[in-house]
Amino acid sequence: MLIKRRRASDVRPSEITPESLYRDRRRFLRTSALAAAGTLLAPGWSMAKPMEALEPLGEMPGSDFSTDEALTPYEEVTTYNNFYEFGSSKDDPMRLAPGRLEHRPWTVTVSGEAGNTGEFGFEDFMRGLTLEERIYRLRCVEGWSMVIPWNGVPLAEVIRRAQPTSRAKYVKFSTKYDPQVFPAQRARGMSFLASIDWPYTEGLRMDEAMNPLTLLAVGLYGKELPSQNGAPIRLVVPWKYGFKSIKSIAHIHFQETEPETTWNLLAPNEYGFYANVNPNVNHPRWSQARERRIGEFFKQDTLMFNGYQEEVADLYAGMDLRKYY
Ligand SMILES: Nc1nc2c(c(=O)[nH]1)N[C@H]1C(S)=C(S)[C@@H](COP(=O)(O)O)O[C@H]1N2
Ligand SMILES: [Mo]
Repeated sequence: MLIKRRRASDVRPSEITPESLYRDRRRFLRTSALAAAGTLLAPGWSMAKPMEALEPLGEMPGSDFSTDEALTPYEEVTTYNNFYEFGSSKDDPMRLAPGRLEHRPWTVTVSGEAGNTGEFGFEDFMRGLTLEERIYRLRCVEGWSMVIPWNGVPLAEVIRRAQPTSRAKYVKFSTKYDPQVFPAQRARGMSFLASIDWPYTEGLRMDEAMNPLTLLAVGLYGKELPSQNGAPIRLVVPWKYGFKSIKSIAHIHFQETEPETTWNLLAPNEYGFYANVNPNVNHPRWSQARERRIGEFFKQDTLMFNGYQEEVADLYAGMDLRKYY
């Protein structure tokens, strides 16, 4: 068994909030002071939330899907990030996102092959949905991993409410497009960031999107999502490489054909549409057999489907996972 079963009532957010949350407050203050200083000079200045203003989300049930592996400390989860809209260094998002990326106002547009389409303010979009805590492994294609306690809702519930038609075979997600907020969206010239066709887009097949593991997260560690982790709402697909877990979603589109996705467009031979974690299929430039858990010294074996094979292997029955990588 790779997933320890627990009853929903066994874990409360209060139990998983580590002492480090409190201990690291000083560092948050320093970080947000830095971000604020940078913001004064930047275009698109706003009253976006600094780290210490993130709201607690209250008590919520845990999940049978949660792992009981050691959590990656909040400090690591919020300072070692991939969020290319803010730059390609791991500390760019924590330096630049708080103070720039606002939690409100936020609109999610639902469109395409569905009955209940439209533009929804964040509060309306979330209305009637019950938050859960899900402690998931996150495996980046770069060979590192974390264990993160997310707070969110099953994507399946949002999809049911959207009433997709029978032609809806895929769901496409787009990050907000706002070059005033995201420095890389206004990159010009020969830089790598300028070569990205913004906004960042991702997609799932409908059955992947409806799988009970697939989460729309609005928080982590029991508080609203820090901007650098994709505030105010992002996808979490724990059996796929991290790049599928698109941040700061502004648009959800139902369609009949496989969506174009950012990394696949950039390097189709390196990043496929499926991107299931698979220790047997190497990235062209590095092995995927092992990974380094952030905060640990020794590498560990990478698990098929990131250890979620019991939940998702059926989705790919009969598919050649070397071809559909
Ligand atoms: N919009 C957007 N979403 C994104 C990315 C990005 O650059 N832009 N990076 C992805 C990658 S490569 C990873 S590993 C995860 C990292 O999530 P985290 O920083 O919250 O750990 O976000 C994913 N979602
Ligand atoms: Mo990643």
